[in-house]
Amino acid sequence: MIVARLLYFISILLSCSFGAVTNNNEKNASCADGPLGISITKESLNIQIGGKKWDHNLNEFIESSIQEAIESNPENKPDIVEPTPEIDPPETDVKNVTLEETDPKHIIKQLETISSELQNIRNVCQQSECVSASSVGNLNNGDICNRIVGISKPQLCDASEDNTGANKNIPRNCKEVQERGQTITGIYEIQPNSTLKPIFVLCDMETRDGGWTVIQKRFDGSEDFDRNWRDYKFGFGNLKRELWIGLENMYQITAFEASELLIEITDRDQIKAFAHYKGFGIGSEPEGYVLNVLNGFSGDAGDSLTEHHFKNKFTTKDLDQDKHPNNCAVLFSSGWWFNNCHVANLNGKYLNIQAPVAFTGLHWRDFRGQPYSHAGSRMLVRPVRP
Ligand SMILES: [Ca+2]
Repeated sequence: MIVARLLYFISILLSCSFGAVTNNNEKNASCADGPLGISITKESLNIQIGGKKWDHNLNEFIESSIQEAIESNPENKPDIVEPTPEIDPPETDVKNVTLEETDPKHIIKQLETISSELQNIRNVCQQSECVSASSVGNLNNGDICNRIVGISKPQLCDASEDNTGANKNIPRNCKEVQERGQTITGIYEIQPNSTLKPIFVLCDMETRDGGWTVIQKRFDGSEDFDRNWRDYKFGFGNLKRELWIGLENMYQITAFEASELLIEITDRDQIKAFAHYKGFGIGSEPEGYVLNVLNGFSGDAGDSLTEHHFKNKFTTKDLDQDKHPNNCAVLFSSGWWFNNCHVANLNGKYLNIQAPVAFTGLHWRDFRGQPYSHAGSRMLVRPVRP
């Protein structure tokens, strides 16, 4: 249905751009030649053609488009049903697309792509992957915002919080939180990139001088790590329990300044081992969140990442980017930087027993061996200071 709605504004655009190309009458004089710019956010639709701009409230625009379509052709009515309840997509799904084409066929193609993207966003939300306030019990809004990582946060926290970051000098990571005087391990607000909304993260202010942003944490198997791309991208879990901070957050935190990685693995006797990398970073989503910076290993857990996982893209059960003929994320019930498939998988099944089949658990080859399924892990990142 969204597609049908958007096709209506496509027709508006086309009538305009056709006019720009073929006519010089007064009506179309405003549609100057030049690039088309379309910006769709969860609230607004902004169209620019040449020097002219149109700004619309997205929902109002869609509704008025439907009404006009009905009035112009009553036969349209049976095809248009009452709009389904709208759930705002996460801000990070916002699409900004600039159209450079002036060929109407190309414009149609690109607009169809935009409408398809928008529909995908809404479909995902309507499939209830956006957590609703009611699904987290009787927590007040502050509790919800502090406890939930990733996908649901923008939706839940918009109404009562200023999440734009405007006029707020928010630290970019837990190291900056620490540098501003915070010395207690806990939940803090950071903003890795000034163009994105701030997020709440868990900061470890104690381990090895503190200032660590916790990007992965497991200790009791309470969180399901057998998840799809969307969840691994935006993050999931609970800041006070088990969590995955999200690949996009990980990218924003590590890609723009030198960062180190500390991995802490806890075996079933509560003995901890460490793997420290002086350099760590991942690529962007178009790069498959590839593990593209990993160097300077030290630690008593052994290096189970570099040889087999460095330079590999991230794979989930719905996005196979690994080198195995099948999908490693399906085979091992988790998302990870799989190769063919793995010698370390901290997101593997939480078994906390000897793995019935080698590699199936929370696994790190060089600490306790292949069939061993560990009882816990943490991944922490921190910017490297000169
Ligand atoms: Ca594969």
